Amino acid sequence: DSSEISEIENYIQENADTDKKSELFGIAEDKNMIFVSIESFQNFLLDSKINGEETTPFLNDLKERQDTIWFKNFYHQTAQGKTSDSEFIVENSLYPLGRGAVYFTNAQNEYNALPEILNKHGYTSSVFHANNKSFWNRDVMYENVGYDKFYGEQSYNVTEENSFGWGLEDKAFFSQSIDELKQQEEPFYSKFITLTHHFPFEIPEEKASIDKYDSGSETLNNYFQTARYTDEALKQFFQQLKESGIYKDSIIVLMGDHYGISEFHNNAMGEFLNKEITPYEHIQLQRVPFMIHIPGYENGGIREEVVGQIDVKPTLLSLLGIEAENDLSFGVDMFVEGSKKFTALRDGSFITEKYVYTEGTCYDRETGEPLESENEACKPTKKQVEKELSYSDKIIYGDLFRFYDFTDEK
Ligand code: GP9
Ligand code: MN
Repeated sequence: DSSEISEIENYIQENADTDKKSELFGIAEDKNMIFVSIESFQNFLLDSKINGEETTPFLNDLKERQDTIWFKNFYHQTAQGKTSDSEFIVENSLYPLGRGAVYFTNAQNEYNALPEILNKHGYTSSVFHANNKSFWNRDVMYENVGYDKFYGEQSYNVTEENSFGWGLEDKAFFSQSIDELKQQEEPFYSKFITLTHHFPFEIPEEKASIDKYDSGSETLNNYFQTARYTDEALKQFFQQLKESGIYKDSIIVLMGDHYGISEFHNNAMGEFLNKEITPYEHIQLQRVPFMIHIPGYENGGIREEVVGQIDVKPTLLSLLGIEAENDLSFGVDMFVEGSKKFTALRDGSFITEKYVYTEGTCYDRETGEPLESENEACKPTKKQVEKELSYSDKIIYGDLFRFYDFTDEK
């Protein structure tokens, strides 16, 4: 009820420097925001090579540019809801559930989601994703959180020639989306969800530009070829955005949704990375790309802060110059220095500037060495992580936003 949500509101206010503004506040004011969710993409793909060939030449170049900001310690925080969890976290700055997918279990809740907020500030919003609209219950959830339009499989021309794996291939997906994108009323917020680089990562020989890896895991062997394919699709998409004139009035955000290689492939992963995949390394492997590309910007570069998907919503709102003062988020603006205390994963593991905690062990983040003395160092954060996850669960299970007033005048 309303006393529970007040307690959570107090917790959030005590723990976040919500009133601080970053230097980048408003840098993308009134620009279009194009958000690309890249399927199953982990950071270890970046700068990797297969038989001397870069896996992701486009992203490798992009992440080093001065018109791009790359958060290299950005973690996905998804659980069983996979892509839909990543969408949920980004839209709401809430955690996904420990079991099941919020997109199914609580699609009718009251939310104060990113598209709704943007709509109130004059944006139109849309989603492009060439799969069945009801997959992950998206059609229901999208309507609830305020997307104006959803272009699903039916909006695309899907043929045998232009599809493999889960359906329409990413290159055709982006090409066919551009005309619709041009029709969006500006400024717009449009989310694109790729599909090709998805388990089991199979690609027809003639569409693969690099070799397979060679290990005992067929999944890992395939993983690089579809990653390269999607890297090429992204390169082409940037090109098409430029040709269509959309590019210069937009900022483009790229994010990996979750891991693609599970711990079942630890042996092959260890071989590829040339190190043993300890529980510490497993957590470090949960880093996914997060890049903010701002055409014309010259102060970009690589950021070291430990951040996660939970921080995307407040960060994007800040870039767009939207205050949303009475929003309730567990994440923070990534550009406000010192605002971030920890990044919590759904299973209670967490990462701070100094430590990585998982499976009951506290590790030094720099060295990966387990710390002795009964994990004292991680204890206070562990408590807070548990509290925060349970608060997020309470909001979702109790539909507590029904009792909260998000409007700016209070
Ligand atoms: C399905 C796509 C993949 O539409 O988003 O979903 P996933 O299996 O990654 O959750
Ligand atoms: Mn996914």
